[in-house]
Amino acid sequence: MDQSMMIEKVKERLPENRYNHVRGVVETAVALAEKFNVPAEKARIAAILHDVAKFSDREWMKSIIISENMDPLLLEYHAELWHAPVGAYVARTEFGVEDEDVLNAVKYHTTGRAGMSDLEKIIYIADLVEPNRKFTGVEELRQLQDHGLDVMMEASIKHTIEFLVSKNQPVYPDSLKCHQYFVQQK
Ligand code: DGI
Ligand code: FE
Ligand code: FE
Ligand code: FE
Repeated sequence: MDQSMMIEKVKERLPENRYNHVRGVVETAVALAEKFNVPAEKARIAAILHDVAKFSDREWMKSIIISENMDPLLLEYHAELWHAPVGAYVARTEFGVEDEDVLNAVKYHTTGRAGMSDLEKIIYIADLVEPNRKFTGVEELRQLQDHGLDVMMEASIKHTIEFLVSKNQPVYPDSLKCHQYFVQQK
């Protein structure tokens, strides 16, 4: 499927503000890809599709997690996490995406994981810092660009974990393992 068709189909599935977020993630992800020598077309496709399942039916997502043998632990955590792995499934089955790195960038965009590829990091970071995001500290995260992708990713996952802990929300193990991976590398 060509990219303009992908964008049209994503637009149909999302409310306007979420679609604007997707456009912001595309812009930020492509800029990061160019800066860090990752193929910009992969970043663009992953960004277009990263939230494709954000408004999918919960029971349907649950059935896909089970039938596709995804991590059963997902079902014990907040349903907000489900749109990422289910989005990768939709990208493959409805949008014809075959590139494993693109599919993993969608799959892990919410939690991160240990040993992320550069494309996965770019989508995770772009999702957090795209121009429509306004939270306290977002500008500091944006400015870490000049310190490299790993510094940005470590600060981003740390921000998410600290946010979740401050709200007494459970943190999914992949997020903790993602952070631990950067800490142990030093
Ligand atoms: O889909 P978006 O809103 O663009 O952003 P996202 O997919 O990164 O995150 C969706 C939500 O998931 C957000 O409210 C934060 C939450 N989240 C991220 N990591 C974890 C998490 N929630 C839990 N419970 N555990 C996590 O590790
Ligand atoms: Fe998301
Ligand atoms: Fe995110
Ligand atoms: Fe998003």
